[in-house]
Amino acid sequence: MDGKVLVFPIQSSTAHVILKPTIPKSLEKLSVCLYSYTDLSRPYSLFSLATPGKDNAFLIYLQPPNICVMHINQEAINIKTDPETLDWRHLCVTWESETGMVQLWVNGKVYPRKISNKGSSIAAETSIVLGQDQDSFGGGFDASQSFVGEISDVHMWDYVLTPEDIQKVIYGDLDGNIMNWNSVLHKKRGDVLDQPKLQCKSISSSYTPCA
Ligand SMILES: [Ca+2]
Repeated sequence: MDGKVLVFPIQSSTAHVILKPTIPKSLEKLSVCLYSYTDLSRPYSLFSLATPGKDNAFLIYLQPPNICVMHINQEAINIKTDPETLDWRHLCVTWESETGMVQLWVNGKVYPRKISNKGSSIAAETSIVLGQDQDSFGGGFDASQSFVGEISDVHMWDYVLTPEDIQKVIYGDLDGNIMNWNSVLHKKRGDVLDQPKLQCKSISSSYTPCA
């Protein structure tokens, strides 16, 4: 998928992409980053990771214009952000079990940190879906929560990214160690296409790492 974007052109309860990373053990730390571009004004699922018995094991769910609902092992927390704009948006979520700390980064800006599910872990047996919210392991889709738009550069790490790492990810200089967009096995289902990226725009951020 190197240089490609996934295009979800219409609302449906069927269009989705299954990502098949190799996750050898349960996760007590996790970072997920991706780029998205959408004109949706209703809520939508951006990244849905289910484990057996937990449909929202790691779910990034957005409520435009300015709420990210982050679900970890079935617990939902709201993180308020700046309003979405009609542009490519880079988003990272990190979580670590030891403290429960959740970090949300949008376009290189970190929002006030929250905690969720201190002491728990995310099972290694995962079902990862783009384009839909899973309400069961690998299924249970609802068109009204589907993603319509474009997604690219989805990466996962089994550690918490540092501020310096986030900057590298934004510029494509750091790939996921447990899921790399350039090599991940994936299956497309329904109305979804992989297409070349038509425009690239560097994010000019006034935020830089503190170190
Ligand atoms: Ca769900």
